Amino acid sequence: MKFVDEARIHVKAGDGGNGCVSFRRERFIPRGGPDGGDGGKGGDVILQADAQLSTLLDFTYPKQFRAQRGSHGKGKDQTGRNGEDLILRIPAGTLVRDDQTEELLQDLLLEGQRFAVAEGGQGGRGNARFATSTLRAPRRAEKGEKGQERWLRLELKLLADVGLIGYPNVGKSTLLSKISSARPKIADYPFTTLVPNLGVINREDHQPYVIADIPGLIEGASKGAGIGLTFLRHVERTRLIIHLLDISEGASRDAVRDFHALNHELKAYDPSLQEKKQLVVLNKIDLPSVRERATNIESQFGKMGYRLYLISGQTGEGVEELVETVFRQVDLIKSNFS
Ligand SMILES: Nc1nc2c(ncn2[C@@H]2O[C@H](COP(=O)(O)OP(=O)(O)OP(=O)(O)O)[C@@H](O)[C@H]2O)c(=O)[nH]1
Ligand SMILES: [Mg+2]
Repeated sequence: MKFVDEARIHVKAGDGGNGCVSFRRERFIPRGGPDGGDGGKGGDVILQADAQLSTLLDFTYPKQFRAQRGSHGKGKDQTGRNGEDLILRIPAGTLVRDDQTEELLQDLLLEGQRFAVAEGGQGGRGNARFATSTLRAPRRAEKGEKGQERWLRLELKLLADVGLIGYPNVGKSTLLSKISSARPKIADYPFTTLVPNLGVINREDHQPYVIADIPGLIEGASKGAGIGLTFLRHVERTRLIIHLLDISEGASRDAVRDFHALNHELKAYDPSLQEKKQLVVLNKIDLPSVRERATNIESQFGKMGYRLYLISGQTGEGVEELVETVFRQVDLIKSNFS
């Protein structure tokens, strides 16, 4: 499925139906009174959060969404039918903004949560409503109200519990495929993954957690370098970050420097991101050249107050322990916030 996390759409609610001008015509009643019915109300446009969806792809084309108009009133006091509401399903976690004012209208977080973005017009009153004791035969009826319309901007922020970050090629997708049912593309070159991948980590007796592989983070990402900038927003809603490091390229690669450099990007994007708990993980420990340097790197992180997890996403070494820690930490963070 293609991943799209932003969309601009136009919504128009249904117009109200017009009221009707009509007079009763029946045998033996020579001058029947007014019997023009009211118009029906136009349908609303409603957004509804759906936790099964994870892309705004359906809103890239078409961009225009209209609810049904109300029917016009008819003679014999018949009220027009109300227009049907148009319900648009959007992924849970979508921010809804007014495109012009940029005002945040709603943050649709919960499954099934609804928000009316454009209200249908009221139906106009038929001439039957205008009859009075002095005006027995009104020839007046109202037109239906116009339905509201507006441009909206939809912005999806993935609702993942855990974010997986690290430079390109460090093995994020490999780890994701090891610990979840996701099957992302894996290859020996940077920028293999072009959009965030979601996976679900399951353990017996525990609710599943969603993990997002956030690709494209490099130095300067927060200022637009590479493809990572738009994905940084998906880090915002995670509760825990797995920060993956890789020194397999050789001595030129400095894990501590890499760690600081990416954290700098997170901070530059949004200072509150640095408060998120991170698990620091050295990957590719199956390679002798990596293992040789691991103890030294471990002690460097130790001095900074971080425990360093040593894993191989490929062979699975250390992965189960990491997953256990992830569950423990997310549980802890959740219980502190709820
Ligand atoms: N030896 C070894 N190689 C690994 C390990 N994990 C990943 N690799 C290899 O490293 C390369 C990159 O792996 P990916 O999982 O695609 O890395 P990524 O971080 O998702 O990369 P991008 O999507 O490009 O950002 C692939 O050739 C993997 O086979 C590991 O634990 N040990
Ligand atoms: Mg990848």
